[in-house]
Amino acid sequence: MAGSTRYLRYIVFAFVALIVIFFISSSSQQVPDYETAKNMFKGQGWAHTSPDTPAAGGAGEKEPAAAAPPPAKEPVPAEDIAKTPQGTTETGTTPNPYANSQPKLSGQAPGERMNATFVTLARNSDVWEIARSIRQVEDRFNHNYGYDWVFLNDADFDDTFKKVTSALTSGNTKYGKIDKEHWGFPDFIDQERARKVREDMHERKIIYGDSVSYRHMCRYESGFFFRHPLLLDYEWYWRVEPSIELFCDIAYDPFKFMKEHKKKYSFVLSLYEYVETIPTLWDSVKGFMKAHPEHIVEGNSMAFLSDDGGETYNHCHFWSNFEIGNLDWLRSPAYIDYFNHLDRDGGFFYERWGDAPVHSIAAGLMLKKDEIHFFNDIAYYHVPFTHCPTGEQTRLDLKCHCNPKDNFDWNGYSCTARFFETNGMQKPAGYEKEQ
Ligand SMILES: Nc1nc2c(ncn2[C@@H]2O[C@H](COP(=O)(O)OP(=O)(O)OP(=O)(O)O)[C@@H](O)[C@H]2O)c(=O)[nH]1
Ligand SMILES: *[C@@H]1O[C@H](CO)[C@@H](O)[C@H](O)[C@H]1NC(C)=O
Ligand SMILES: [Mg+2]
Repeated sequence: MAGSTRYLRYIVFAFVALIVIFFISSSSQQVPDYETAKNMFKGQGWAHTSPDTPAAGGAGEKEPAAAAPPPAKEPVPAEDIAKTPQGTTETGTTPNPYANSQPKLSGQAPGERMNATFVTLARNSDVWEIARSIRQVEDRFNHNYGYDWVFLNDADFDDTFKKVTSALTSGNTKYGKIDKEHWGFPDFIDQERARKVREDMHERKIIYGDSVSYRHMCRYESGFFFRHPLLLDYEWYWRVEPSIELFCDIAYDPFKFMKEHKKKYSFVLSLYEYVETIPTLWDSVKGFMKAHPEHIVEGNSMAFLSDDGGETYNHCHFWSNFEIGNLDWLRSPAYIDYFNHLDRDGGFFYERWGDAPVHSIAAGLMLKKDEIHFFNDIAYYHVPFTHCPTGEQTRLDLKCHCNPKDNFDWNGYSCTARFFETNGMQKPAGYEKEQ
């Protein structure tokens, strides 16, 4: 009898163990769902704020879009190989012992270089994600040009970050630490009120709604990065984030294109902002327009931002994780007055204003329409959206590896059709097939 009880005990024990193993394995299978859920959630946000009807295509087309310069196919004579100065500069961090450990093979494209740099805001933990981005930017463009790369961080960059990024870049690398004044709560912010907002947004499951650092990041990108000492040396910037992809060759210098065509700001993806993050942003913008009518430019893009002549915001914005733009414009009194006005109203902390709508509204009101450029030929991905160039010949010429079906531009949640219409520009041939 004692023997069979023991057997029974063994069987029950084995059974319990099996159940435990089953639970462990099934819960670990759920881990990847976090990303999916996050993206679905973002998608819902946009669905929520999307227009009733997507902008109708084809209306008001007048002038053709400015054509991009043709790809440079000629081999480059050796004597034209422009050398850029080598080395690595530091501000607020320890010297980088990894600079110049390898000869930099840069500058093979002929012609002058612009006064320009890549700029990346990142944490040390982003190193492998930014490494992927850098590799693609270098392969598709910069290995021919050797433009510099400025890295900014609210903490000190560690040796691994500096070693990996210096090795991957063809131009000079510079590592800067962000001033405490520019990454923190300004004294006019009521901390208690800001904390309550984060709790509330957390409960409402608003993405990054409970994050303090995300807010500092958005405020920094909105009002400070272009004033970092390392960026004062440049006129043009190209923002690169971790984990992005470039799908096509970039066969000319976009910085030079910007300069020659008198562009100040550019984008590849546009969309509707998640309204819960910016309920009073437009009120603040209206306050600014009233206080500083001298900064509002004639021939601006108000029609891109508002469907009722400026009364309300339609939530359209350029996605700022990709930007090529003019730093002197961001440093202008007009932009600084604008940023200070918004900052004072507190929405970076009392709501969760993003730098994308902040930059976009500035460009929309304080630049002339044709100073904003859409780069159809720069193919780009940042989770969860893709810009794959419209037009098969462009994709073949530029050796693109994106699936045109993934192109977001002519989707109802994109604002790019509206951009074309409000600028009286002809949409690229073949766009109808992608709707
Ligand atoms: N140094 C530093 N960089 C940050 C911090 N938070 C975000 N960043 C950087 O700021 C940029 C934007 O942050 P992301 O986390 O990519 O924000 P996002 O693009 O809205 O969201 P994702 O979908 O997660 O990419 C990236 O280049 C980040 O590396 C931070 O706390 N410190
Ligand atoms: C580059 O641009 C910055 C900012 O406009 C300027 O201060 C600097 O003199 C320029 N450098 C060169 C070499 O033109
Ligand atoms: Mg990002």
